[in-house]
Amino acid sequence: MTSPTYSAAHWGIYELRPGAGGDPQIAPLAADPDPTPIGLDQLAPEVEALRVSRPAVRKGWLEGRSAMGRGEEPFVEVDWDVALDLVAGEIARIREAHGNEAIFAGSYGWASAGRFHHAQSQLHRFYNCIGGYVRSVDSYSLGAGRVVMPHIVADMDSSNASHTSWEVLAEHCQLFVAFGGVPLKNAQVSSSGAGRHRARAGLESLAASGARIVNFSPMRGNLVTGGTVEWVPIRPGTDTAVMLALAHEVVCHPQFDRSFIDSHTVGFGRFVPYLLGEADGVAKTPEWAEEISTVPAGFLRALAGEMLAKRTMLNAAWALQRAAHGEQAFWALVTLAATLGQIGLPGGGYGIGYGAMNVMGSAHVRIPGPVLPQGSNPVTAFIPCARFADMLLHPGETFTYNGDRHRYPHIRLVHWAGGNPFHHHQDLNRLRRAWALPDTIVIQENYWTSAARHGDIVLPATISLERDDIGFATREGYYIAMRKARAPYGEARDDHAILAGLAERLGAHHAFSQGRGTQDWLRHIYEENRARVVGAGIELPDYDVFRETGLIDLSRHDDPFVMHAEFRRDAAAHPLATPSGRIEIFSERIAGFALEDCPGHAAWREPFEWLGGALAARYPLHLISDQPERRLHGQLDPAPYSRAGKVAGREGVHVNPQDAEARRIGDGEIVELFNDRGRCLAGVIVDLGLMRGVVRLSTGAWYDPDGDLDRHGNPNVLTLDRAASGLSQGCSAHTCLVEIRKWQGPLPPVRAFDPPTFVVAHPR
Ligand SMILES: Nc1nc2c(c(=O)[nH]1)N[C@H]1C(S)=C(S)[C@@H](COP(=O)(O)OP(=O)(O)OC[C@H]3O[C@@H](n4cnc5c(=O)[nH]c(N)nc54)[C@H](O)[C@@H]3O)O[C@H]1N2
Ligand SMILES: Nc1nc2c(c(=O)[nH]1)N[C@H]1C(S)=C(S)[C@@H](COP(=O)(O)OP(=O)(O)OC[C@H]3O[C@@H](n4cnc5c(=O)[nH]c(N)nc54)[C@H](O)[C@@H]3O)O[C@H]1N2
Ligand SMILES: [Mo]
Repeated sequence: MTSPTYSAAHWGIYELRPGAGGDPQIAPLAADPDPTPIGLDQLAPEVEALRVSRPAVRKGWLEGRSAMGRGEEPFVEVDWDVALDLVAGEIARIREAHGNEAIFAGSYGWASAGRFHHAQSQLHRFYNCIGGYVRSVDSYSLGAGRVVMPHIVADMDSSNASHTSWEVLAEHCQLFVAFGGVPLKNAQVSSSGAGRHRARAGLESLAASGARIVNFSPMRGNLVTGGTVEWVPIRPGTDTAVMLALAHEVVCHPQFDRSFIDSHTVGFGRFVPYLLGEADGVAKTPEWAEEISTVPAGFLRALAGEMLAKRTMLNAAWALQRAAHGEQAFWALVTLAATLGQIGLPGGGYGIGYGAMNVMGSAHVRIPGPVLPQGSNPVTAFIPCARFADMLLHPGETFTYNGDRHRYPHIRLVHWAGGNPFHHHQDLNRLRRAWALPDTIVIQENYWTSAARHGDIVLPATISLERDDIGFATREGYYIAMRKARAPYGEARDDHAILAGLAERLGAHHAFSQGRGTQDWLRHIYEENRARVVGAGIELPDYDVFRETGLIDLSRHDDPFVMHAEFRRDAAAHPLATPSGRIEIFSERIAGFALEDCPGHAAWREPFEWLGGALAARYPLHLISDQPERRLHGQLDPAPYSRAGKVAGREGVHVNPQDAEARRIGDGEIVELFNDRGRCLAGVIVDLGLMRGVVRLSTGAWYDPDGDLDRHGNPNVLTLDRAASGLSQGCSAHTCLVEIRKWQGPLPPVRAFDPPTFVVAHPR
């Protein structure tokens, strides 16, 4: 066999060999023990059929700059020069009239792997060269977690990269207690590129070691080890109550030893009165938690005792904080782990998101990778990313964030590259009302996604397989010389080239490019990184050898890791980056923010919507809109692999047999999910692995609106667009009640994968 070239994607590293018709054959990396099929479909004809091939402008915008008709009107294809002149002209007009604070280029999204052609980095660099833009902070992934965790233990980036390795868990962990499982479907990816997929083997070796494995979860299937897993159904949104009850039992147990609390934490004394009920008259006992969560009190009591007796690792899925008061679940987890006193011991302590991505539990060396310098942004206005619709709907209004008060800017121009708000945002009917407000919306996309269809000016971007790049992701163990493997589709251009064209029109070409072409940039950011990692004892070959080699395997530097081991050994010499240098069971700083929805210690707060609340009488099913197994968000939804998971062409909704029976719906039938915010169709999958009262409709079916109805099965027409709390303003997608019923009328066809209509323009 010929030796391959390589490409990196969020799903893994792929080996490319010459194929038919100028396209490469794509195969998984031979060294990957558990590759995912997702990326093999990147060039499938069904996917290619949706490429944006030429720049396109919405008819009403082209003819009269009209903001009306987004998402409904046809497009007019234009030449690149026309499109770039239009965008540059609009940027210039808006800067002149309203300043750079009127431009939103926060542009949240995963884009594609590759350190140079990272769409957001390119976009931010471009705007920084012309006076700045309104940015977004945090992520939809970890909106609440990113804000709360630095106050109490560690920032999320360092936490993600320093989880105790799978090898150590298999050797030392005796009891693994998960909240929300360790979903192998999610561990298929790592942002910027997964390397060897290791989570499955990690779980298998943990099970083989004889560890007891317990999973608190509304569904069974998110923790599979090949051995025994005890599934404990829990009402969604109530994990904090269960964690508090476990902490209550630990603290009241005769074996409780508070030496770790005394030496490595602060604020225990201010938390205990709440835990014991001295502060509010409600002791956080297992009986109290059973009432809230439906988990039997006796089970919790016994488990708490066993946690004290065994080397115990606790794990929380990120989903727990993508919810109302999401901060509390992470804080309660760390608090519970602190009461057990095993943080920093091999196989003990806590994890935040084993399974959420491939990186968690990696033993590969932790070094920084190559980056495109983004410059600095003179505009100070920003939003927490999930407040996007709020910002458009409420310009000038204030919001709180991490203890400060800020004001929403008034946005006239939205420019997106590498993300899909019509995938990621909640309450899409509300988003559409907000989306109608700006003067102009520019979208750089590979495909005719719902975001592209809702744009005014759509600029076709190349995909990773059409450009040279450098692949690298934290602790994934490889540098990859990504090799251009085919010509660009249609007239697609690299995001860098698109923005260079705009920079030129705005007199910022040199500032943007610094006189470098793409190849010069690749060499530059690689060599800069090569010099930087020498300090970590990593010797990389020079750029030319790197490109020739294709793949640099760092696994000989592997070093199994124990999270917080140094801090445990000597807290004075290795303090945490919290205000006290210790774990903050009570945070003076957060308490000082005086927020009712986020007090100074982990606390149970009723979610906005939940099965224990009043709204459940009208909408008695909790909707879990989790990450999809067969794609990454909306990416590659048109692919055969994703479509094979659908039910009669629509996304599958998992329903417990009793809930299905009560509504007289069966496998394969089309139902309507609805609440006060919207409606969507989906195909029923009756599923014994789901607790009663919970339905599961994964995200990522391309949004296909017909009025307030989505025809394809996108859960974000149903989810709530409300901040997790006034601390973080994080996304709370997992807090959502719905009802379902059999669809009675004629079935509207799914149009999500039909390309838009193109017409010829009639300029006035
Ligand atoms: N209900 C609900 N909603 C959720 C979640 C949930 O759990 N429940 N999860 C949330 C989370 S955690 C996340 S991270 C978000 C994900 O939301 P997004 O990251 O916005 O979703 P993607 O579909 O990955 O969008 C990336 C887009 O970038 C495009 N793209 C890829 N490569 C390039 C490139 O090189 N150039 C350009 N110009 N474009 C490119 C792709 O075609 C794709 O359309 O969704 C959030 N939404
Ligand atoms: N294949 C694939 N993998 C992905 C992604 C993808 O789109 N596709 N997206 C990636 C991204 S951007 C992110 S941020 C991560 C996200 O990782 P997570 O946020 O962990 O992912 P989810 O799939 O939303 O949820 C994980 C599990 O939590 C459970 N769960 C939901 N609500 C509750 C609850 O209240 N209590 C308990 N105990 N369990 C609950 C769900 O049943 C689900 O199985 O995944 C990444 N991995
Ligand atoms: Mo995410």
